Order: sequence, then structure tokens, then C-alpha cells
Amino acid sequence: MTTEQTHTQRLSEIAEKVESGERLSPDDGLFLDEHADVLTLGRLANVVRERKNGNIAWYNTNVHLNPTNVCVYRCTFCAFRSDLKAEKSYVFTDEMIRERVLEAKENGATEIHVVGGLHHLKKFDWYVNVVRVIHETWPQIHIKAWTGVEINWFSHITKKPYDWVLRELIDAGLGSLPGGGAEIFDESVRSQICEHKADAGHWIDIHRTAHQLGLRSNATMLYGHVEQAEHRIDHLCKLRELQDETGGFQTFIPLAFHPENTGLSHLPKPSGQMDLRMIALSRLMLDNFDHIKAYWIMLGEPTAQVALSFGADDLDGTVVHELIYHDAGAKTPEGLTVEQLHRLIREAGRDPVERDTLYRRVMRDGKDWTVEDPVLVG
Ligand code: V47
Ligand code: SF4
Repeated sequence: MTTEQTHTQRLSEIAEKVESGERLSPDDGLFLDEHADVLTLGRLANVVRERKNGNIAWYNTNVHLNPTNVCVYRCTFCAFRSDLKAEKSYVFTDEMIRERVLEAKENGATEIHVVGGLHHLKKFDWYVNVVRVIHETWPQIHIKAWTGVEINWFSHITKKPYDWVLRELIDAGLGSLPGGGAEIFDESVRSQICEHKADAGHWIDIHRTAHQLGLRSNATMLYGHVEQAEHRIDHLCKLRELQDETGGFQTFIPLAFHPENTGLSHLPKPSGQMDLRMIALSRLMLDNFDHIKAYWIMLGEPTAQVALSFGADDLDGTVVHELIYHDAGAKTPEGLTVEQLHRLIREAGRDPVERDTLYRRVMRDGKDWTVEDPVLVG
């Protein structure tokens, strides 16, 4: 058999597995990443996407808050961080946080997404206070705050275990953890892009602990820099393993590297083709995740729209005040209106459904909103 015939045969075996709902092996994943064409990947991923979420495309009404950009770490892919005394450094006051929350309330947001730098001088109380101020200003808003890397830092500065740190934050009003900080789990890649910060073992332990305490969380993978296919597949398989154990992840977000203004600015930005491949590959490998998010802020609206037919079932949200990607050169708007999101989704042939952070359908009555029990699909 020629190499081409072997590839065609391997691809049809994998397609059969996908169609019958059988789990793909790490070797299947590697084969798909290295050899499958983008349209076959998309077609297969769409089978899983529609099995799990029907024709729904989820979005939410949210707002971002990055309370400080000052950070002790120096991830080479990061354009957002600032040195302590640099001109661009900033720290939000309680009053600024309250203003952001009241603006979110005015805009009908159901979620506030909070991540930032790890400030050299701020104690754990400062981060707890950010959550408390938000919660006291508007108790109804869901606070999705602090990545695994930040939780690891809090444990380091307090010398307390992860469950203690998380309980303190839950007492202050924390609702769930975002998926950032995972980057690529492989240590040889981590040492090139985010040396010193929490490693894979710690990131996974933190999410396991969060799930055991009843918190839901998300997971991400930063692709398109120095990593190779084997690292991506290893990353996805590690997440799949933890999900088998806890079931606590809600959604997976593949994050495309944006090189502008970073220490890796010599690298090209991943292509649209690569973006769609990563969406499809993650949908196929993460058979135990309900949702794959096409984060329009970093993909751009056109690719995010196409991604809804390549495995993604969620566009994230209105995302007012995004900084991390915009500091790294993203040309997308800093936010979209609900009407714009609806148009993007309908043009893609999907049905828009507003969700809260926990994927409950949001019912609106003017500026007030309530949530329904989870929608059962597929
Ligand atoms: O951990 C930083 C990434 C993450 C760059 O949980 C970069 O719903 C590309 O995790 N190019 C933070 N990526 C954002 C994040 C996230 C976003 C949207 C939704 C959710 C969720 C989580 O952004 C960081 C890092 O992996 N990042 N700089 C850059 N130049
Ligand atoms: Fe700091 Fe996060 Fe940027 Fe790394 S990615 S330098 S931890 S703000």
C-alpha cells in the first residue's frame, strides 16, 4: 500500500470510531493532528458537536475585569503584564471595581470574568477583596475568577493548601474558575514560554480540588507558538483524564497565540486553517467535555462563525473590556452587542441561546433575568 492509501484507511477507521461514539486514542489524535485534512476534521467534529449540542450555539452576556497588570512572572507569550514600576502598570481601586460591576449590571451581564497579573506586593487579602467587592456590589452576578496559576500563587504567598485558598474565595463570592494558565502542559515547552509559573501537575491539582469543592471550571490550551502536535495531544489527553475523574470541566477553549508585543513576536500568528483544526481536534479528543468554545475575541468574528460548523458550540460572550488579547495585537472589537452575536450565530445557521456561566438558559424580562435548569440536548 502507498502512504496515501494507508492514511486513507487510517482516517476511515477513525471516522468509524467517531460515528459510533468510540473514544479516540492518543495515537488517533496524533494522526489527525499531523495528517488529516481540515475539511475531514471539521466534518467529524461537527458530528460530535451536533450530537452533544444539537443546533444550539451558546453565548453569554459578560464583562472582563483585569484588576492589575503587574506580574511577578514573565511569560514570553504575554503582552499584558507590566513591571511593578513601569509606566503602563495599573492597579484597580475598590471604587473602580464597583464602577465596572455597576456598568455590567446596567448592561445586563450575568458573568464577570476576572484574571490579572500576580502583583509583587499584594497579599492574598487583596485578591479576596476583589471578589468580595464585586459580590457585595451586585450579588446576582456570577464571579468566574482567578486561573489555576493565580490560585497556585495565593497558596505560595499564604503557605496554605489549595482547598483553604479556594474556600476563602468561595466565602467571598467566587462562583467558578476560568480556564487560563494551562498553556501547554509539557515541561519542555513550559520552560520556553512560562518558566517558573505553576506546572501541569499543580494546575491539574488545583482544578481537581476546585471540582471536589463543588466549583465548575474551564480549561484552555495555548497553541501556535513553539509546541508540536505531540504536545497538543498530550495536553488534551491530560485534560480528558481529569475530566473522567471529576466531571467538573464545563468547556474547553483553544487559545490562538497572538505574537504582537510579546517576547515571541518573531513567530507568525497561527493561520485560520490552524485555528479551525484546533477547534475540531479538541472536539474530537475531548469526548467527555460538553462544550468547545470559539473565543471570538482571539479568532476574529469570521473564523469564530465558521468554527460553529467545525466542532464549536459556544462563542463566549459580549466580553466588554478585554485587554489580554488586545495588548497582544488583536484587531477584534473589545466587545460585541447581543444583536451582533445573534447575527453571527444565525448567519452560521445555528440557533443562538443565551446561557449563564453554568450553561443554564437565561430568560430575560427587560433588565431582569432568571435562569432555567440545564437544557437537555442530543
Ligand atoms: O492564560 C495570554 C492566554 C489566557 C496571550 O475560562 C494569550 O471562559 C494568546 O484563559 N496570545 C487568559 N493567548 C485567557 C483565558 C480565557 C479566555 C476566555 C475565556 C476563558 C474561560 C478563559 O490568555 C492566558 C494565556 O493562555 N494569553 N497572552 C497571547 N499573547
Ligand atoms: Fe503574568 Fe499571566 Fe502574563 Fe504570565 S500570562 S506574565 S502569569 S499576566
